[in-house]
Amino acid sequence: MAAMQKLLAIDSHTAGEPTRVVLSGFPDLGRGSLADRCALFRERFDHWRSAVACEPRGSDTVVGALLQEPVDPRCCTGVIFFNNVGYLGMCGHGTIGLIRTLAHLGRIGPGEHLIETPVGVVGVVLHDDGRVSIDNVESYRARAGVAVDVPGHGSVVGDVAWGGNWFFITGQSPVPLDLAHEPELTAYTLAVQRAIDAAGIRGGDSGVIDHVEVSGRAPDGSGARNFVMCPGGAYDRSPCGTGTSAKLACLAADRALAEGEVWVQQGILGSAFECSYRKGTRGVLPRITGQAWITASTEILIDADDPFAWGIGAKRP
Ligand code: PYC
Repeated sequence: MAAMQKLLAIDSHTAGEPTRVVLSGFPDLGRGSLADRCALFRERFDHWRSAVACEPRGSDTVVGALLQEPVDPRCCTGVIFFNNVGYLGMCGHGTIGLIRTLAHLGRIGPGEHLIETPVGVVGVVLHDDGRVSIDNVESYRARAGVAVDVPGHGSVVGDVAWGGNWFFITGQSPVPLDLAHEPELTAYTLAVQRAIDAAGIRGGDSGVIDHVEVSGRAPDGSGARNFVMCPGGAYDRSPCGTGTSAKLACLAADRALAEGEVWVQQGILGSAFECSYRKGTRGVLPRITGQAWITASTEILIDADDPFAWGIGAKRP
């Protein structure tokens, strides 16, 4: 029997969306910038991503967070976020899960901290009650009122905005934004995603738009609600930190939300993030507050003899 590879990880969920923080056992990605290390991870070690995030160990909802030594000594950690299909520049719910995990391990206490990601340094506050606030990367709207023809749905109009990932945000929804309509919302947002790709619509600097957000009101009248389709084909169970940041940028650009005003953003489970923004140089500097809960402390074992050791459908090393 071949020796098994071992990884240590802590699982949590933020407002319903899972995060798996990988603490140790990963190949060395060197001491380059987090963006360089993410590129190396993608080019040479992608099977480690699929081993952690894909079935049978993971699922299309899991966001992995690989801990890294930060380059910037002010940061308490570096992190690379990934999922079942690739890599995320930044992840809001994942950052809240990461901070909750570091607190669970006794590595940080309440107060202000910085973390380094491939798209920049992000400030966080761990509150005494366990809630976490993220001062996300500067977010902005790149294009307003972009129309795309979606088969079966006609013309769908939305904004293209950056919140640490690229989003197409539309207010058009064929059904109410609730859990009962999740299958229809999933089919709709996947159709919008295909139409965006087919039309060659891109974000700033030709960035790939890989998240589709439907933005509206909760059917029970309790406030703003969204449905966010992630690149791996699963919807975000949380209100999506980067999607909410992109939404704040659009609200600010439309003068529909003032600097410092509180915006409570629900996802379709009804779980919520409390948000506000400060003005930035290009867009807004969002603050997103939410809560995560620890769900498991895991030793991941990778057995070389297992045909699905590196994930179903994944390339073996
Ligand atoms: O919270 O930013 C987020 C996020 C992105 C993808 C899944 N969650």
